[in-house]
This record gives sequence, C-alpha cells and structure tokens, in this order.
Amino acid sequence: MSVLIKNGRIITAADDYIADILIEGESISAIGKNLAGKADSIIDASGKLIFPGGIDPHVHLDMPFMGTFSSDSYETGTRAALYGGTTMVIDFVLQTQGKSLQHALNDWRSRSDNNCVGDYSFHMAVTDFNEDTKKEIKHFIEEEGIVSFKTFMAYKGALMIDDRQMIGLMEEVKKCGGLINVHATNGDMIDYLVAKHRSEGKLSPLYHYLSQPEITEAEASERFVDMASYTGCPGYIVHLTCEGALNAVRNATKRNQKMFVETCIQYLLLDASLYEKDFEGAKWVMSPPLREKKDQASLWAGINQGLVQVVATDHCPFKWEQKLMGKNDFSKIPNGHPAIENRMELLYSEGVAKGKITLNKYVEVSSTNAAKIFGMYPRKGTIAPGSDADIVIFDPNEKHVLSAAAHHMNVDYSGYEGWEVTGKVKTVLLRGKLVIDNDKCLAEKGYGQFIKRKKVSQII
Ligand code: DUC
Ligand code: ZN
Ligand code: ZN
Repeated sequence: MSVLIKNGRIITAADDYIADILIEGESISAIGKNLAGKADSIIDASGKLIFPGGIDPHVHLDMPFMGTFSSDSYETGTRAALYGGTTMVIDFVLQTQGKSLQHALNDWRSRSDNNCVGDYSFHMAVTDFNEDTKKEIKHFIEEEGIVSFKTFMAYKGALMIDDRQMIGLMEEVKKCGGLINVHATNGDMIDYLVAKHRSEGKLSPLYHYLSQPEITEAEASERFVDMASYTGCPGYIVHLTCEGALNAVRNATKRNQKMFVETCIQYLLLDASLYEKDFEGAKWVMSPPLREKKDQASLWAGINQGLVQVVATDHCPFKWEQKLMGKNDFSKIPNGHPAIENRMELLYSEGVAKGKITLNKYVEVSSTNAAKIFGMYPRKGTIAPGSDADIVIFDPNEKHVLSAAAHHMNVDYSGYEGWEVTGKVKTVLLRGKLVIDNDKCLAEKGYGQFIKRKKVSQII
C-alpha cells in the first residue's frame, strides 16, 4: 500500500516547508516537490499543516489506583488519543511491593496486549527496589525494550521509595543505559498535611490542593536532581507544575547537569481557582494539583528557555461516580484528569495560535523530544525518509468546542467543557495506515503495536 500526501506544509522540530510525502508500507519513503502520483491513494493537504504524530509519554490506562481503575481501557484511551492527533503513548507498569517487576509487566500486558488502537510503550515503575529487583533492570532495558524506570517520592506504603532505594536504583539504571522518571513531591510532608486537614474536618477538594503546596514539589525536585547529579543517572521529572520546582532544575543546569522536564497541558492552562467550586473541584483533583497563574507563566517561559522539553497529559480519567468516592473526604477522590484527546489541539490553540510558542517548538514538545528522550528517534517523532509514517494533517483555522458529549474518552465530563479551540486534527496516519479521517476512526483494536525502545544512552 502506498499513499501520497500532496502540498502540505510540513512542520518538524527544525523545518517548515511545503512538499509532498510518499509513504510505502509503514514508513515514509520520500519527501519532495511534485512527487509523481503513482501511489495507491492520494491525500490533498493544501492549506493544512502536517505534524509528526503526537507522542504522549505520560498516560495511565486501565490502571488500578485508589481502590478503582482509571476508566479508559487501552482500546478507548489509544483511540481517543488518535482522534486528538497522538499516535503513540507511554503508559506505566506499577510494581506491587513485595513482587517482581516481571510479575507486574505480565499483569499489565494482560490488559494491554491486542487491545491498543494506537502505538504504545511502558515505563516500569519501581516501587520496591531490592537485590532481586536490581537483577531485573538489565533484562528490561536489553530484552523488553523498556528503558525508563518510574519512581515515586510520594504515596507512601503503596508506591513511594525512600532515598536509599532511589540512589541504588539510579546507580543500576545508569550502569545499564536507562533513565529514571520521577513523581517528585515530598510524600511525608503531604501525608502530614492530609492528616492535619482531615482531623480539622477540612474535607473538600480545596484541601487536596492545600495539602500539596508548591514547596512539597520544589523540595523533592531539588532532592531528586541532587541525587541524579551524585549518581550521574539521566533523570526526567514528570508533571512538573510550578516555579519553585523549575528553579531547582534551573540551578542544576548551572552545574552543567542535564535534567529533562515534562509538564502537562492542564498545568499550562488551568489554575487552582477551580478548587473553589465545592465538590465540582473533584474534576481537577490530581497530583500534583493545579497551581497559580505565576506558575503557568514560568512553565511557558521554561518551554521557550528549553528547560521544559515535553508537554504530556498524565491522562488518568475517572468517571464522576468514581470521583464521588471522595464526596465526604478529599483524600478518597481518585487522583487524575482526562486529556489524552485534547493535548495537541489545546497546545496548538493556546500556545501557537496565541503566539506563546512557535510551530517548531510545538512539534518539539508534543512529539520530537519525547521520541529522543525515550529512545525512539528517528523512528518516531519526526517526518523524514525512513521514519514511521505517523502523520497528523491539521487545519489551523477550524474552530470547535471541547465537550464530554463530543469527546471519545471513556469519561462523562470534560475538564475543558465549552472551551473553544482554534485548529483541528483532520486526518491521522499511523505507520502508513489511515486511522482517523473525517471524524471517524478506521483502525481496530490490536492495530496499535508495542514499540520496543533503544537504550537512552545512545541518544542523550
Ligand atoms: N497523579 C495523578 O493525578 N494520577 C495518577 C498518578 C499521579 O501521580
Ligand atoms: Zn505522578
Ligand atoms: Zn502519572
């Protein structure tokens, strides 16, 4: 099967030009002016922008968490991602404390294998680092193609590891050529504040926010950066939300330390005033919580300064009836927010169309940098001969309104209900196959492939 995309304006992290793209099989075979029209099908992309397929390296599909499961399955979540121009996601396998990494991977595979519509990979979350876990790291990197290891500095008793385990894990991961991701918030401080607020009868969603002040994230980010500097292990801070945490990274750059930073679309666009809406604030109960306007300004600046390399989602949807588990106690509200489908359009509309970031920066933070950092470049994350034909054809002028009624995520509310966005994903190809066209998904579950990743030390 061959496809010719004609006359689109191709945007990569570095380039901006009008040309035709010839796709043969699953990959791009040629890019040029007036390529001869011998293809099986032709798509006219005149007047449209062409981006590499979006990569969201932070999602939680069908994840057991806080006594329930996130409501998008691998099928509904990756399909919704495709509607929004994200052709690949990286999800998280969570080790159960006391059990092996392999045990957790088998469990996650039982839910994900043959169920994805879009491409996917996993980060491996290490929640119990010991002599047995240590022996599994090399195998994950070299055999499973899972090169990034997630750590939690919060959620004590379930997911959190202490600094001693963190240092040990960093040394092993560095030796084997991997990368450590971190949820960097001070778990003990947060647990103290949660207990304090509960004992004072302060139980509304607002107290979720007030239990995780900026300092809890700034302190943990600084500690993580220091441990990474000491061990020399490459690090990646997930869902960084605030000025204080970003300044910890800024300091690290002064000693020439390379530390990767991800923020999420909600931290750029939404703020903590939403927690004042009584229980409706539960829609935005996530960890870390939404912050202040001054934090949004630092994150946008951080993107343009190159301190923030990735805009992800931390997509972790829960239906309203699940959120109601915490009706009388904010600490029981399942943490998470749906955005997998909205990230690319919101970032274009609020970032590019409003002049905050350039088109090249848009591609860099929505696709290319994640591919580079996580060992998939140049197979993913760019438009070039030899790369997978993961392509988004985007109308920069079409306006539409986001709503739960219109979205494809398996969740009955939208964190962005009524938002008008400028720009719409029109057509999406994944490995050469037309998967989204005219608001229809043409791929079945099982089309999405598990992508084995390369040692990150080959790229960074
Ligand atoms: N934060 C969330 O809001 N949900 C899932 C896990 C996390 O760290
Ligand atoms: Zn997290
Ligand atoms: Zn997460």
